[in-house]
Amino acid sequence: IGKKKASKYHWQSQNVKQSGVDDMVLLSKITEDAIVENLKKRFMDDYIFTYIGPVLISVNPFKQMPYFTDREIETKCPVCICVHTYICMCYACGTYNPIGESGAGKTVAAKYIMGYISKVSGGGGKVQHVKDIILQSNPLLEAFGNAKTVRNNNSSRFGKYFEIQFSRGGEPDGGKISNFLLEKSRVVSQNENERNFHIFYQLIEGSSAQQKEALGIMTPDYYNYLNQSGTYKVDGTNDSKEFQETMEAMQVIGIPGDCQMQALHIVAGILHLGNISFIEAGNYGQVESPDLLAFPAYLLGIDQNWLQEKLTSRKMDSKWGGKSESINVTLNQEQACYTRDALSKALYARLFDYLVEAINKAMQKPIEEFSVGVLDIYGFEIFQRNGFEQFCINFVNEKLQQIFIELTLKAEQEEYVQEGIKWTPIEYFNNKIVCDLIENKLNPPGIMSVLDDVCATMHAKGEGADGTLLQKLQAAVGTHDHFNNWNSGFVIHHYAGKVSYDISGFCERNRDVLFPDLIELMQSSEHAFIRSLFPENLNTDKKGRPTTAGSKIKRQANELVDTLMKCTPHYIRCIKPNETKRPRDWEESRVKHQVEYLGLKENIRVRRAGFAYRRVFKKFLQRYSILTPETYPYWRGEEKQGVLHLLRSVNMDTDQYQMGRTKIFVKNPESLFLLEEMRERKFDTFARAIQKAWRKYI
Ligand code: AD9
Ligand code: MG
Repeated sequence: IGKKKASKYHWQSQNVKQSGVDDMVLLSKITEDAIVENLKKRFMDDYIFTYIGPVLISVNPFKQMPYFTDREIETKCPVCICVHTYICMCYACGTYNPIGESGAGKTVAAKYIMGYISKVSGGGGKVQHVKDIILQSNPLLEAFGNAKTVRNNNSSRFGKYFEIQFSRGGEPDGGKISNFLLEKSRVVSQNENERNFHIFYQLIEGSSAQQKEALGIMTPDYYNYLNQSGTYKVDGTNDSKEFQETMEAMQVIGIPGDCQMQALHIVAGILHLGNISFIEAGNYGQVESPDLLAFPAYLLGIDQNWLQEKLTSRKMDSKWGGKSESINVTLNQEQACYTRDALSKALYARLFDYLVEAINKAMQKPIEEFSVGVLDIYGFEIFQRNGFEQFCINFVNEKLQQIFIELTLKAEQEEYVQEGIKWTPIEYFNNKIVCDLIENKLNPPGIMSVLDDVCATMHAKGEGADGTLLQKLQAAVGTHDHFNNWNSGFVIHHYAGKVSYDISGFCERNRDVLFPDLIELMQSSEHAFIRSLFPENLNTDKKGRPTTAGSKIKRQANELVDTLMKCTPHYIRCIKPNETKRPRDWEESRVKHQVEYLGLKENIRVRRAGFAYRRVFKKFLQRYSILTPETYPYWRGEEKQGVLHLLRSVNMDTDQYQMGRTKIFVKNPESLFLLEEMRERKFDTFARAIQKAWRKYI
């Protein structure tokens, strides 16, 4: 993709009809009200995209916009321009991070970026194959990883970081997905007006008569895992059609036919597992209708009696007279239900990981050089009841906000000070304090640390653990400014608002153990595919403190932060204008709240006074040395003077740049595009001269 095109796209974006200001750096008054007013004006005129310098603000229109037709891609779509400019300008590693609350439009924005990259780059052979996979990974992962929630009909219930790798010629020829914490508790229970993951309904609606018979598919109300929430359909979603798309995606990705079939066996198997219920018989849990064991056992390729045994009893190590012995303990009704649900969740989560792995294998590339990463995670969530999942989701959002602050507000200002650039500091709320409250290891230990300690010492049944946790939290962080206790949980003052978490289930969900009995059971499956999902070696994998769900998400979030910090991150900040999901509905106070917590005002202030581009003198000189005879092939004096000489010779306005101690700072990207164009013209002239000389010579 040539650089000239980049500037052309940029200029065209300036020429589209104006509504309000398209870059809020140009606002005459920088207040939250003025920002909301500008966004509203543009939203009502169908302009959903607005810039703050390189940060793109996207307001969810809740209707199809004509932004991504071929013609629009050619001309004015801001997401396109922003991606395009980036790909043209940087030969390194960059990321796009849509950020915003649930239902704000992050996933849609992420798909636009992926679609755009695939549309504008060259094709054929391996490249076309990789592009197909990039595009097809969406319907597949959404089928298994998205669900209807009260806030979003297609809510992402997992996080993903999609790295698209490029060849030296700028074509996508590889990729890698990292996935984060699938909300697997949804497999076994959902709140009112929500649904389980889409794939369950897709399978029921879209499978052929033959498949239905083979998998024992009934109507959704027949299954306990689907009938608790009372919601089966989603407006505007055709589950049957989407099932065909999911299957087609599996095909394109190259998942073998028998594995596809096995995946469906697991989905149906989980539904049937959910229908096994238990009654209490003299303190023991007993399978209520043993005839309901046969079908899930058949689908999962395991022995029906063994399934029954493993759901109602568990092997435990006990010590007698110094000797360690394994004894079989019978479970009560509640524990049996818990065991059944643990098996269903594990099957589903492992199937999901398999799908991600399959996509990765299909896009694998031996050497990774240049990449653009797209991060799309679940947005900040506040429900009526918030549990352990919301706690993890909101923690990840908190971490992302932290990077935004670090890079856009903090580091930026620190650099100006360091370089001696004239600067009036801008105040902002740094949410590091909230991240620390959650993830600190010691002094004081953060919430996750306390949680892990309680889980490490909790009784196998886990009774009373949540209460202990609440007490220990009060002792550890009770006086923290961003923490409060309430009688059945705690409140965190997140950057995006206060959230009350209900403590019940925290310990059990954090501990997230899969008892060896269940692993053993699945390893006995007659289907190699199912066995491959449970590769643990039960004899050697027992040692040490088991990984908890909390520590896993903490590790993943920190790895993600490290990755993003190494790249050049670009942000798409998504705003949800209403809760009704209707077009043209604008709830002023909701938008204002988001504008506030996203820190848009501070962002504009820093940006307005700031500089779009900076480079150490030496690098700048190297890149543009060709522009003057004094600097070519190299400058023989002090570097800073060389840069000044260059800028004066190309007549750059003096208000466009400032010289720091070690770097040059340029205000607008346009000035840079100009330099790039001049440089390219010089190279062309050189090339022509050489060609001419060469022709003469031969
Ligand atoms: V969550 O955190 O995964 O629950 P997202 O990802 O922020 O959330 P999503 O992208 O799924 O939200 O958008 C929600 C819905 O809003 C979509 O299903 C569309 O119906 C609608 N939407 C969002 N962005 C656009 C857009 N640019 N154009 C049209 C949109 N509709
Ligand atoms: Mg999403």
